[in-house]
Amino acid sequence: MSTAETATVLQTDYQRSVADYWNTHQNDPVNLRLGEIDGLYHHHYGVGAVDWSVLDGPAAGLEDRIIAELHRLETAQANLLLDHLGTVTPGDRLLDAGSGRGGTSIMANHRFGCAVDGVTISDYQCDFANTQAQARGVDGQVRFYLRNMLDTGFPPGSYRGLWTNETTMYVDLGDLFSEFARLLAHGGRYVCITGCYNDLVGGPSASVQRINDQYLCEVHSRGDYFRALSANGLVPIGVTDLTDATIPYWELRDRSAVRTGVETAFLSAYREGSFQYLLIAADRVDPASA
Ligand code: GPP
Ligand code: MG
Repeated sequence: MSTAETATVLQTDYQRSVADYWNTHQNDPVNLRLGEIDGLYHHHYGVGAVDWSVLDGPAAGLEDRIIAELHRLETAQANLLLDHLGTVTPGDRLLDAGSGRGGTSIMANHRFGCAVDGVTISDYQCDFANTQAQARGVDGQVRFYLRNMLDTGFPPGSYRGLWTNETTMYVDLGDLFSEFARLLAHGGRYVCITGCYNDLVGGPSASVQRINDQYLCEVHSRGDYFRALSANGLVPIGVTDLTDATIPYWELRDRSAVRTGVETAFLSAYREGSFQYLLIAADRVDPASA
């Protein structure tokens, strides 16, 4: 990557440090070992009931059974996100804003048969995800770009749907939703899965601060999301509190050999009520047509 390209993608020292974090985050068994199961590499968490029977049976395969179960729950999370995109046809175009190693984009293309663009500020992630798309033979339709989701450079109104799967904690929501409002066609759908702190308990708790420290991010409050959506013509059509649905994932992950240590922070934050795992779906309403 040339210096000129880096300069346009990375606009602040903070963005440079986030890109550096993800560029050097290359040996992460908690993500790689799961992705190796079927080539869907996720950078988000899981939802749904755990099949606790994975802990039974021979000790020899215990870790593999736990890893397969964690991966099943992470893939279920991405499927839940895609369920909320509404009607998408093969002629449509979708955007994955903060696309990581590409798992959700590849699933979206498989489900809808349409073009999917992913953007990331990590050139390591961008290369990794494009390699996965090539390996699956879908690189003609699924393409990852080294671009900044706050300023993608893609044409206005070009997307039927777009999503952020646990990436909004790295950016200013006003800047992000203003870019999304520009990118979405009238009636286009935005789906967000995120962890947010609970306005009712005041500012970020110590557990939330530990999560921020682990990932170099800054989680927003629940209210921040709805104020920024409203200010940018993004009208919520569904809000699902996934907090109870994600706790079992963290309980299982806490018992696995690939645990990273952040598990106790998520479990405390969710259980004490200071942090919530939300899915928000919103439609782009063009003021000129409203
Ligand atoms: C990373 O997923 C997710 C984030 C950096 C965002 C933080 C999410 C919140 C809900 C606060 P990952 O799969 O890379 O994390 P890990 O390596 O711990 O599995
Ligand atoms: Mg992970």
